Amino acid sequence: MNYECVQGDISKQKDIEAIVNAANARLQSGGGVAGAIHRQAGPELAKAGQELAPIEPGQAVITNAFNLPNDYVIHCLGPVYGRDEPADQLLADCYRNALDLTEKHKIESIAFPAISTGAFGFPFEQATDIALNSLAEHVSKLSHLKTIRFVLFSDEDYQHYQNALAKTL
Ligand code: AR6
Repeated sequence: MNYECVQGDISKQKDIEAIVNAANARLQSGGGVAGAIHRQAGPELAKAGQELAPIEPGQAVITNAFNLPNDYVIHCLGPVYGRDEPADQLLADCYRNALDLTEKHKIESIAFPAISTGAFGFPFEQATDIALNSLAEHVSKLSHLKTIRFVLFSDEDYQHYQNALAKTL
């Protein structure tokens, strides 16, 4: 597996087949990642979401990417920290379920944001460890995926991810 880490905007990953949305249960636009993705994708993404919503914490569903420069959006509903339990397990499920969808759709590249670490309040360092460990546990079962990219918004988050990646994967 080729792991990459970049600082930037998840909705601007031109060379990636599937981007992951830090979604809400209704699969509609919102703040942060969901806002950026829905703005770039256009209103059809919310219409596609209506047909699949609501989703549960830990779940992942896939749609077309419409006006985004990608083929697919994989929508993951992370746990709201302090409300959805067990939070660690539900967050790990998001990453595992996203990987399962890449296998099902023969996707070769995926980009993840740091799910649940914004509006949903998950502590960043703990969320990073859960994400990397969940991916590490499941990548060996995949036959299509070649690249996993992490897209971090702030410089501090990017630095933290790079260090954690070097230690874990
Ligand atoms: N690209 C990459 N990362 C980003 C971007 C971006 N454009 N914007 C923010 N981040 P969040 P959540 C970072 O809040 O915690 C929404 O309103 C951000 O700094 O997008 O899963 C939905 O509608 C943080 O580290 O997702 C839901 O209701 C991380 O991405 C709710 O927020 C996740 O922040 C989901 O909350």
